[in-house]
Formats: sequence, C-alpha cells, structure tokens
Amino acid sequence: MKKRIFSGIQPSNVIHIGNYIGAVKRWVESQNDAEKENIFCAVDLHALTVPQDPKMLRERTLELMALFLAVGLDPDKSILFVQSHVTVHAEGAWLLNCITPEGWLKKMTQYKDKSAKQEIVLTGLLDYPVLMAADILFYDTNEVPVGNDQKQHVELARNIAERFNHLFGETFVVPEPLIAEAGARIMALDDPTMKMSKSMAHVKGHSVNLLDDPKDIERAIMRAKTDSGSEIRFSKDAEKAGVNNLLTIYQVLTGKSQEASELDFANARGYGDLKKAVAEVVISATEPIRNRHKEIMTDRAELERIMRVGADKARVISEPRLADVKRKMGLILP
Ligand code: ATP
Ligand code: LTN
Repeated sequence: MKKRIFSGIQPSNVIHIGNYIGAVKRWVESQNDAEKENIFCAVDLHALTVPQDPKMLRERTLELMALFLAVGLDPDKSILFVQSHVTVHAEGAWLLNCITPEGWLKKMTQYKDKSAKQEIVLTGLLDYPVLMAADILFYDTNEVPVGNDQKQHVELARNIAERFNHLFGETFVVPEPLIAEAGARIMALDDPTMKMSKSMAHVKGHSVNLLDDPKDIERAIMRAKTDSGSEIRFSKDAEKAGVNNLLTIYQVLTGKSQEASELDFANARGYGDLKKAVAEVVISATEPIRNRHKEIMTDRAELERIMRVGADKARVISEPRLADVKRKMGLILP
C-alpha cells in the first residue's frame, strides 16, 4: 500500500528559502515518488493564531497556493487545498482538544518562544499543535515531511493518536516525522544563531524569500553574517554557524555531497567567493519559480478551481474518519 504523506505551511508571509529547503522542495520530491500519496495544505487557520490583517491573509493564501504550483506541485498528482475549506480540521481539533491534557501544550518550545513575543497570547496559539494533529491524523497520515522546528509537534500528534487509540480502540495511524538530513534548519542570514523565520521577514537581511528579485537575493547573501576567519567547511562550532549555513544552502540546492561542496571552495580566496556562489545558486533555483508564480497569479479563476477540486478530494478522505471518531466518542451522527 502507498504511504500517505501530509504536510502544511502557513500563509503567514511569503515563504523563504528555509521553508523551501526544509519542507516544500522535499514535497515536490515526494510527489514524484510512486510509493507515496501526497496531501499538501495551506494552513490558514494556523496563521490566525497570531493577529493577521484579513485582506492580507486572503491575498497571501492565494499567493501560497500559486507558489505550490510554481515550485512544481501538480494538482493532478497531489491533493492541494486550503485548510479552512475543509471543516474536518476545525471540528477534529475540537474533538482532540477534549482528550489532550493542557500540560502537553504548555511544554511546546514553539509556544514558549512565540508567546513570549506577544502582548496578548491567544488561546489558539496554545492550541496550535492540536489543530496540527487534526490535520495529520484525520488523513491516516504515515509520514509528515517538515523542518526540524516541527518535530516536537509531530511527536505530540503521535501522543494524541496513541491516547485516542488507548481510550477508544484502534483508530488513528501513528505518524512519523520526516526530517531532512541536510537543511532541516536553515539559519537567519543576519544572525546564524537563530532559525530563518517567516515572522521575521520584515527585518532586512534576515531571509531570502522565494519571490525576491535577484538583486535583493544577492544583497542579502553578500551581507550574511560570517566569522572573522576564512576556512570554508561544514562545522558544528557556534562561531562557524554562518559559513555552515551558507554551505548547507549551497549543498542542498546543488544536490551535491558535503565533500563535493567543500571541494568547490578549496581554492576560494575568502568568504566573498562562497557568498557569490551561494547567491548564484539561490538565484538560479528561485528565478523560474518567481516567473511561473507571476504567470499563475494572473489566472485567479483557475487558482480558485484548483483549490475547490483539492478541498473536495480532501473531504472524501477525512470526513469518514471524522464520523468514525465522533461515533466512538459518543456523539449521535445526524
Ligand atoms: P513562522 O515564523 O510564521 O512560524 P516559519 O518560517 O516557521 O513561519 P512555517 O509555516 O511555520 O514557517 O513552516 C513551514 C515549514 O517550513 C515547516 O515544515 C517548517 O518546519 C519549515 N521551516 C520553517 N523554518 C525553517 C528553517 N529555517 N529551516 C528549515 N525548515 C524550516
Ligand atoms: N505547524 C506547521 C504547519 C503545519 C503542518 C501541519 C505541518 C500545520 N499543520 C500538518 C505538517 C503537517 C508549521 O510549519 N508551523
């Protein structure tokens, strides 16, 4: 039987090369694996866990769907849809809330980090991983390809699945996180001690976004923070984090091994050469995406049709599981 793959990304901002390398690029590879059945979702309900401008959120959700297509996701091969179009997610999250101890949620590192930055912490932010568990579990998902920062949330989804199965009998598949060996945590260009993050996209020099023009990409990468040395090699040393990050981006986007990547810079005169090469690789990976995206955005009716078809397919899979869970929990089905 084929493995079911589910993953999602928030339309909280334009996606950056960290999202691309850690998640979306791998979704495209997964789509081309005949042993896998793939479902990818623009998780707009998750974006609401921090304040959003309604008009911007709508625009970004459409942009994200267009980006799915622009990177090569194909609605005939994968199910592509918007989370809020399928009510199973919100309903399912409620049901799972009622078997999830709140202590599990308060321990989540992302909650601790994000809540510290908010003036008012919304209940949705605490509950975010339960909604994510609903996304995953109601599709009988086997594997969840995500960046390193989401591993803890997938583990929580596993715990929720196991708890439900224990309370009400075998129901949910217990999913596995799929974390890449290289590029699972791309660091910020301006501060390689923290992860590149969409919510920091407004800070100049923090990230490179998939839709940035080549000049901006070059500028951001040429200004990336590195150490005062000159050695171009992969390293876990804190002070080499900047160089390590640039080499990782180079490695993943060229598809080379670590050794081959280092060898490419054996005769480099300094970090300037590394940065130039990384900028070139990033520009040639993103330019076709940016051009396709522009074109796709001109046909809004077609985008809306693709979203509708995707949501219809998603409902066919998830609604029966929702009915099953409701029945097991003691609700009368209408
Ligand atoms: P936000 O700052 O709004 O939380 P984000 O940049 O963390 O956004 P998400 O939408 O939360 O992006 O994540 C989408 C996918 O990209 C997830 O699979 C996540 O693990 C992955 N991802 C996010 N940041 C990185 C990164 N710096 N390196 C690798 N993968 C990442
Ligand atoms: N929380 C994830 C996005 C997300 C997700 C999912 C990822 C929401 N639902 C289901 C995988 C599977 C994040 O990247 N911040």
